[in-house]
This record gives sequence, structure tokens and C-alpha cells, in this order.
Amino acid sequence: MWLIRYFDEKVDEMFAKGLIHGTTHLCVGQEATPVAACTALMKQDKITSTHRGHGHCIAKGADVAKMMAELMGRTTGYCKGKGGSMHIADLEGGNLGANGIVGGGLPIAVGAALTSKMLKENYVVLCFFGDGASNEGSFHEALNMAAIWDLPVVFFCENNQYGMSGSVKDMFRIENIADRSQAYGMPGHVVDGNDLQEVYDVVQAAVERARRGEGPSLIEAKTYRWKGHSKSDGRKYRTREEEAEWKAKDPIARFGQRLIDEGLATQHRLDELRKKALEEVEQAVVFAEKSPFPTIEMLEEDVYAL
Ligand SMILES: Cc1ncc(C[n+]2csc(CCOP(=O)(O)OP(=O)(O)O)c2C)c(N)n1
Repeated sequence: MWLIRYFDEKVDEMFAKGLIHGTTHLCVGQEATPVAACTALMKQDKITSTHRGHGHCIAKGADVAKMMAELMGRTTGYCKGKGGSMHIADLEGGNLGANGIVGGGLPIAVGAALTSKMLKENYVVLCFFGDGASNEGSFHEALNMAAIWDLPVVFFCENNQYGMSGSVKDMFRIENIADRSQAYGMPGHVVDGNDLQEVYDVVQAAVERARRGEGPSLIEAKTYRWKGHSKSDGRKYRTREEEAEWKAKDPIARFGQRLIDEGLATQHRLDELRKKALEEVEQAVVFAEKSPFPTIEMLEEDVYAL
């Protein structure tokens, strides 16, 4: 969780200094959801991600140096510096890709799960998406298709309370997005997205169910993004008091305290891990800075048209 937080805070800082271009969406405050969900997966399992995907990538095992290089437009990045923040894929690590199209990962997850079932590969696909994405047509088509074919997919909604500037309070007439599972005949669960253990327990049960061939589940994790939607967001659509309330529920501090209370870690050990994460991010920047930019000749390499 520290690695995700420090990575995104560094990206924020570098963006402000003009060292990273394009756009980026930070998941600071939402670290428990990707870490818990990906911990419940096995190496061969796959994920699909979103535009807010740095945490998903890191939790599925991506190399932060290659991620930083991608964001800084260097050839050593995951897409040789030509994709940026929203197009990081790590096929070897089972990450089928971040996605700039809201709701775009849902059909990809269903296709991958269908492949797993037809080829008897026994991997599960965990599909990350946001509350806003659950109002896209692709969400409804994907859930229905996964349900009728009993596909091994776990639909995981990170409800961070906002889609750009639209609050879930204004965008839904239902209390829980997970209630939509009923319309498609699959189990639905609501969890505290800032409680790592709670998210892990629910995702693990859904993953096991999928692996047994019993079909998909829909999980909604209630969480919050501390930063704005993207760049140049003055956060005028919400109050500083609301932000403070959620910051008091910091998933990293909560989990750290739990480990200490249960005698599983000391403050000293947690500080060591925190320092290690910070160093890894600093080293990632050094690696990226030393890497070359793509040349004009590389522009059309790796471009496909079907
Ligand atoms: C199909 C599509 N429509 C609109 C957009 C513009 N857009 C980018 S992010 C976003 C909000 C998505 O909200 P949510 O799914 O809740 O994810 P969050 O940003 O909250 O993590 C929108 C509308 C887009 N990229 N793709």
C-alpha cells in the first residue's frame, strides 16, 4: 500500500513540475482495494484495469521503474513510452491493461474469462471498474453474459463516491451498486473498501467460487479518492470537511494499527517497510530519467490495425 501511495504522490509532484505530460488519475486513499483484491488472486489469474490504474498495476506485481518510465515517456516503459498512465499493460504479470474508456475493461474481462473456460485454463479474471462505469451499457452487457455462461470473473467496483465531478448521491437511485447483481442472478457484496482484511475475505471467497466453475460475483468496495479526478480539478463539487472525514479512515494507517494491535508487526518494522517503498519510488525516477525517449522512427512501431 505504501508503494502505491508513494508512487502516486511522486507522480503528482512530477506532474506539477512539468516532468510528466499527458494526463493521470491518482488513487491516493484507495490503496486497500487493489492490494486486497490482488492478494486474493494467484499468479496465473488476470485483471482488467481502469484509467485510475496505477494501484492495480502495482498490486498485480508490476515493476514501478517500468511504470515510471512509461509515465515519463521513455522507451524502457511498459509501452515503450508511447502509452502513458492510462495504457499500461503487463501481460506476463496477468494485467490485461489500464483503459482510458470508462467501462472498457468489463467486456475485456468477460472475453478473457470465456477464454479461460473454453480452453480449461482455470484462471480467474478480476475486473476493476468505478461507480461511474457501472452506469455504462458495457457493465450491464458484461454482467449478463458472464452470468448466463457461468464465467470465472469477479466484478469489482471501486466506489470512490465520484465519477469526475458527479457524486454517487446524484447519479444513482439505489443505495448500493452491488444490488445490481440481483438483476443478473449473481451474488452481490458491499464491503468497506478502506478495510484491507474485509476486502480480502470477500474477494477470496468470490475468486474461489469462480474457480470452482460457479460463475461471477459483483463486489462493491466503498472508498474515496483523496485527490481530484485528474489534473486541474479544484474539487469544488465536494467539501474539505468530507475529505477530512475520509482521510481519518486512511486504509494504510488502519491496517498498520491492526497489525500492531494483533502483535503481528512493530512500528519499527512498519517504518522500515515504508522507507523501502519510498526508496523504490525514488530509484524508479532515477531509472526513468536515465532512459532514452523514443525516436520519431519508433512512432509507428507496435501499431496495429485490424
Ligand atoms: C466512455 C467514456 N465516457 C466518458 C469518459 C470521460 N471520463 C473519464 S473518467 C470519467 C469518470 C469515471 O468515473 P468512475 O468510473 O467512477 O471512476 P473514477 O474516476 O471515480 O475512478 C469520465 C466520465 C471516458 N473516458 N470514457
